[in-house]
Amino acid sequence: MWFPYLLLAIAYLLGSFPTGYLVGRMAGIDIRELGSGSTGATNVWRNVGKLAGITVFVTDFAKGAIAIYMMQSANYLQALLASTFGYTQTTITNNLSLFVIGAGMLALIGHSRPVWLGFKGGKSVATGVGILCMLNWIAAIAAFSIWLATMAIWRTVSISSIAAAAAAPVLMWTLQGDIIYSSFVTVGCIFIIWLHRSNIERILNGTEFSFKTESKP
Ligand code: NKO
Repeated sequence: MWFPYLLLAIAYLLGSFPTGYLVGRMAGIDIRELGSGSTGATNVWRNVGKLAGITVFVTDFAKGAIAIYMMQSANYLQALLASTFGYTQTTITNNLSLFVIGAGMLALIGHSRPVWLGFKGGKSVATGVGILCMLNWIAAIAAFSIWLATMAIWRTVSISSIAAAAAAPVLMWTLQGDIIYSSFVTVGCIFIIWLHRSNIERILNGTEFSFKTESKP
C-alpha cells in the first residue's frame, strides 16, 4: 500500500509549485520583497498586474483541484500503473477519504510552506477554493459569492478571504455534512485564517492594502 503515500508526496509537490514567485521572476521582480511579501495571486496582481494575478489564481486553484482529483482517482491510477509494470495492486477501499483529505492538507501546506522558497509562500486561498470545488462545488460557489460580496463592500482581499474561509466550514457542515470532509475543511480554513495573521494586524491598525484607497500594506 505504498501507492497512496506516493500520491501524498506528489500533492505536497503540486501545492509547493511556486507559480506566484515564477510569474514575478518573469516580470523581473522578487514578489517576496514587495507588498505583503506573499507569493499569492493578490500580491502578484498588486505588483505585476491583472493578467499575471489571474494566471497565478488559476494555476494555484488547479494545484488544489488536481491534488484532490488525483487522490480520488488513486485506484484507477494504481490499476493503470500495475497493468503497465505488471505487479499486483492492493485496492484502497474504506480509508480513501482519509488519503483525499491528506492530499488536500498537503497541497495547502505545500502552497504556503514551499521547500523551494525557504518555506515562505502564499496564503493558500486559491489552492483552498480549488480543493473545496472538488469536495463540494456548491459550497465553493457559495464561499466565492461571499468573497465577491465582501469585496464589493470593503475592496480588501484579505477581509474577503477571511470571511469566505470562515463561511466555508459552515457551508460544508450544512450542505455536505460528511464528517471527514467537513472536519478537514474546518481545519484547512483555520490554517488559512492563521496564515492571514499579519493581514489581521494591518486590518486592525487601519494599514491594510485596499483596492479602494490604494494604500500600501
Ligand atoms: O497579499 O496578503 P495579501 O493581501 O492571494 O493576500 C491576501 C489574500 C491571499 O489570497 C490570494 C488568493 C486570491 C483569491 C481570490 C479569489 C478567492 C475566492 C474565494 C474564496 C473561498 C475561500 C475558501 C477556502 C476554502 C478551503 O487573501
